[in-house]
Amino acid sequence: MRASALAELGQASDGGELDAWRVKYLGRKGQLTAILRGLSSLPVEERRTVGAAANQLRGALEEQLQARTDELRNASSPKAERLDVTLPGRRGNRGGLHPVTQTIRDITDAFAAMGFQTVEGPDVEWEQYNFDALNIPPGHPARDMQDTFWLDAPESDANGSMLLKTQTSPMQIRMMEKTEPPIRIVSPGRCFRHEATDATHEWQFFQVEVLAVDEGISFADMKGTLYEFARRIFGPDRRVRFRVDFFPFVEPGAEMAIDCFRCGGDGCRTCSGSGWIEIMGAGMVHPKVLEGVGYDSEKYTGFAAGMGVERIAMLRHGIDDVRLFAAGDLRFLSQF
Ligand code: 2NL
Repeated sequence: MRASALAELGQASDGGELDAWRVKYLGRKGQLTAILRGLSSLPVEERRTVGAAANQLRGALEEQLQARTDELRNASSPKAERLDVTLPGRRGNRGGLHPVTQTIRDITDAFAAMGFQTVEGPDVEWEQYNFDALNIPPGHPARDMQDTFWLDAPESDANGSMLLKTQTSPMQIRMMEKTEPPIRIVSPGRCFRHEATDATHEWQFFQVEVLAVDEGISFADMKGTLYEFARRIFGPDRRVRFRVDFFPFVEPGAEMAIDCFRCGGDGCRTCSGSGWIEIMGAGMVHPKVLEGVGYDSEKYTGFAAGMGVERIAMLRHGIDDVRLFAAGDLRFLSQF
């Protein structure tokens, strides 16, 4: 009976067949039950051996039934079918630096290679540091052009009211106030302006400014430093062009352009057909700015320059809308 029962159990392939098997051997009218029931009709000396053997067999059959039931259940589970341990693992998402952050680091690295230290200042500034110290007194037209977000500060003090900085120059004023020349700093930071947005204007953006102050700093030092910077960022073949421009905090002032890296100067969409791309403003620090931080403008001179980070990033990557940078869309960001 043991041999045939185990052989049949091995053939059972679903719940119904298992149940029929159980009834056949272990049920109330089953074969094994019949033997156990018939024990009383056996001679006394056989009763013990047959009884022990029958009980042992019942235990074994119940155990095998459970084992076969588990086996069939596992084999038909969808989980078991889908688990393929030989498949390669799924790669997790990897973070990365924002394209503006990458560009800031490239810019500050280029200046660091020429001895400039990176300094960052607060976003909330005093009117004094953002405007007055930069030769932009109340009523100056530059205040209108750089209108910003003013804070409802409880009171204004000798430094005026508080605002969100419109340029990164305030930190450079702070550095000059607390250190004597030589100064070689580069200052990246978030800037704000009250501005209607379009493809080239945002109400918040990033700027990097450069400042060198020392005895004997000349316009030639400025040109050489910025030329080297342009080649490090836009390639070793770049040529540069300086033209007169005006900023209240420098005299003389200039704008710097590079020859178009896309068309080589013939004129294309990137350079608006001119062959040149303006990338920053620059100039010799205005004597009033130097005197304002307590420097002797007869002894010290300096140059400064400022550039918009998004503009640089847009040029390098061919991005056509500045609003993409702050939109938080991973389809855009994950490309960099
Ligand atoms: C622009 C022009 C410029 C400066 C920034 C500067 C800073 C100090 C003193 C003097 Cl503390 N100048 N910065 C000078 C010339 C131009 O930026 O169009 N930037 C996007």
